[in-house]
This record gives sequence, C-alpha cells and structure tokens, in this order.
Amino acid sequence: MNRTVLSIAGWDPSGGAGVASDLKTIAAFHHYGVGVITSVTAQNTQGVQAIYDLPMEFIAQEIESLTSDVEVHAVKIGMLGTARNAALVASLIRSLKLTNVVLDPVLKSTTGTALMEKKGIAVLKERLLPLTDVVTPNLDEASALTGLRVNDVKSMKEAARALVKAGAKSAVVTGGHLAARAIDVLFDGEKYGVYDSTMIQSTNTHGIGCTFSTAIACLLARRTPLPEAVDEAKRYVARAMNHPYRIGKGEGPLHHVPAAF
Ligand code: PXL
Repeated sequence: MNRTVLSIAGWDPSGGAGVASDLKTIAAFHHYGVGVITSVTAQNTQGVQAIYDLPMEFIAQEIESLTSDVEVHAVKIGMLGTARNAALVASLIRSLKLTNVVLDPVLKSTTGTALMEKKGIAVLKERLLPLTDVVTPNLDEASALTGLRVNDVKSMKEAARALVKAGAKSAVVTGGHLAARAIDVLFDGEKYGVYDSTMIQSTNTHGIGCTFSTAIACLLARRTPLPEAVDEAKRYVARAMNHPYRIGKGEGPLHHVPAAF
C-alpha cells in the first residue's frame, strides 16, 4: 500500500527525536515520509543546547507548499515550540482537512528542556485536541493537559477519558517507567485498552515518544484499527529499543530501520 505520512515537528540534529526519527520510523513501516519543521534545535545525546522556533509564516509556507502538491494519508504532530505556531498548525490542519491526525503533545525533551512555551498548553488543549484522532501523552503531558495527577493505571484511565472529553477522538496515555512495567492505556471514546509489557532495560531511550506516535500514524494510514495499532506500535518501539545504535555519550537513540517488522 502506497501511503504518505507527514511529520510536523522539531529538528534534532542527532537524529534521535523529531522529524529525523519520524522519517526513519515511517521508512521502517515501508511508507513514504515527508516532513515540516517547526523548530530547529541544537542538541546531541546529552541535551538540548539551543532552540530556534521558525516564524509562523514560514511554517505555513512549508505546509501549504507540500499539501498543494502531495496527498498525505496521516499526520503526526510533535514539537510545536510556541503557542502561535501551535495555533497556526491547528488552523491549517482544519482548513486543509487533514485526516488520521496523531498528536504527540511534546512539552519537554528527554533531558528535561522545555520544548513548548507554557501558554502553548492551552492551545494544544483548545485548538488541537478537537482535530486529533489520537493523542499520545506521557504521564507528565497527560497531567499538564488535564490538571489530574497521573501516576497509575486508574489515573491514566481518567486522563484518557478527560482528553476525549476535551475533543480528541481517542487517547493513549503512555506509562513509561510506571511500576517497573511498561503500561499504556487507550480510551477510544467507548472502551479502554490496557497494554502491559515488561520494561526493557535500555540506555537508548531518546525519542521513544516521537517513534511511538509516528508508528501509530503509519498504522492509521494503512487503516489498522486503533487497538491493534497501539499494540503493534508498542511492539515496534520495543524492537527499536532492542536495536540501540551506539552514538554519543548520553541517552542514545533507537535504531529505527533495522527494527522494521
Ligand atoms: O522527545 C520529544 C522531542 C520532540 N521533538 C524534538 C525533540 C524531542 C526531544 O528531545 O528534540 C525536536
């Protein structure tokens, strides 16, 4: 199946996160990846040293240039950087009627640097969630978006339901290091799915959230039903963690393409 998947996200020169990791993930799913950059970061495996958010007008040109020519079958939205840029992306997703929209509500880098200004959180909630098919927050992002304290399966279920109430069609809250298990909770508007697997001990974890959300976008593009897509995306991320690529002195990246099914 010929599918084009768009990543709208930041640039990480070390290739572990952002548009670079998304394009590799899309390639691993044998789809064709296209990318719009919202923000350029100077970063390596040890941390983020600088951030340059692109001007709103330029991001609009990137999106308009691409979509005036190329049909896209799914969109993953990652780092947006500013409230203005988040509002712009929301208005273009709406006016261009883009479908299969996966929102990874990125707030911080793996190393803790803010990748979204504080006032952007309200824009994610009010403008982007209602255009989103699947939102994929981690525990901290789910807390920031819902105001709930999200730290166990019960509160993950409450947060997923609250995100759907706020307008997302469905939500997957990712548990990360919760209780030594890797637990993710899906709410699709009707029922819950709890995805529980053993934790993978890996020093290569940079970009996990980017990779997971992009894998879901790839699966939606080929019409995989969401409960299966979450399961397959989770298994893909586990494989990519088990194929670490050793570069740098810090938190290494996943190795996306060799992990392909
Ligand atoms: O993992 C979140 C993330 C998203 N986008 C960019 C990043 C990061 C983490 O470092 O650099 C560009």
